[in-house]
Amino acid sequence: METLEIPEPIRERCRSARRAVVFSGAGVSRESGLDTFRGAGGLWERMRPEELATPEAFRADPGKVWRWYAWRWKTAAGAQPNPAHYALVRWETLFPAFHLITQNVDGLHARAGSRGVLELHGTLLTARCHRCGRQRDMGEAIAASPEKPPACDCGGLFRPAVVWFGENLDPEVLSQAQEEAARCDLFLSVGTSSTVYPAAGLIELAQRAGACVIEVNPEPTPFSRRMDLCLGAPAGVAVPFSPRRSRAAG
Ligand code: BJW
Ligand code: ZN
Repeated sequence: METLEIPEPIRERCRSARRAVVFSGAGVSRESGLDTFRGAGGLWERMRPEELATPEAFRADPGKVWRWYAWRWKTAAGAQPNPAHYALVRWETLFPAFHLITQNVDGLHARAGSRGVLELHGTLLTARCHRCGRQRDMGEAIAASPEKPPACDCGGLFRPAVVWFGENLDPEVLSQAQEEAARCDLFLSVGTSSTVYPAAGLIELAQRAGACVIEVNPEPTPFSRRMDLCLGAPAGVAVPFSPRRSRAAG
């Protein structure tokens, strides 16, 4: 079902929800002018992921990977949160427990005002030494060395503190996300192709927990047929109008 109409039984499940989880992906930032990864116009129509978003790519050509992330950092730093980001800040106040789990590395949820965002794939705003783990501000690192990754005192190179293919997600962040997905009663998946694991596995955890699972995406995903409701619209349109706990429901 691809509609913005929300059937009454789903509205009721939203009104009575006590633990809500939102799981977001690159589509949420599309209306802020940032590219998604997959699909028409996506970043990976122009670039192959294995040439840029893997530790092997960084080892083979650190300059190329650094320049791509410097460009991504500049684009993200120049972007503004959109109505979907702001609507999700309000979601925090609508449920007794609320968790925002994002795959995005652009920092726009936090800039909109969301608190305690679980960033599954790290952040573009921080650089980390690949050898000793020392961290520094990504903007400062790019300003100091725009063309190639700056060297750390230990002799290692700084890289963006994002999670590349083949790398483990931060175990604490992942386990908290899995815990919340497995005990929520409302799960909103928004702006993600739901193809990258273990992140996409959160949807299955919520489904297994019996949560009401809603997808917001203009395009179908591998999970669409198993959703309680699919809102086939851009995040900036659908999220602000998504069902909310009404005052009357307390
Ligand atoms: C709109 C919209 C609008 C457009 N409004 N919507 C199990 C099964 C199969 C494979 C694996 C598995 N477990 C692990 C793997 C391997 C791999 C993986 O998942 N591969 C699959 C792709 C097949 N996973 C990993 O490697 C992960 N690590 C791991 O598992 O460690 C253990 C391990 C160790 C050693 C060996 C193997 C495993 C790490 C994954 C890290 C992902 N990193 C990236 C890059 C981050 C840095 C960067 O930003 O450059 O994260 S990849 C990229 O994809 C990025 C995203 O966070 C992630 C998800 O993408 P997302 O957000 O869904 O974006 P898109 O573009 O895919 O979709 C956008 C959607 O928006 C579309 O559907 C549009 O329709 C929609 N949209 N406009 C709403 N206005
Ligand atoms: Zn170091």
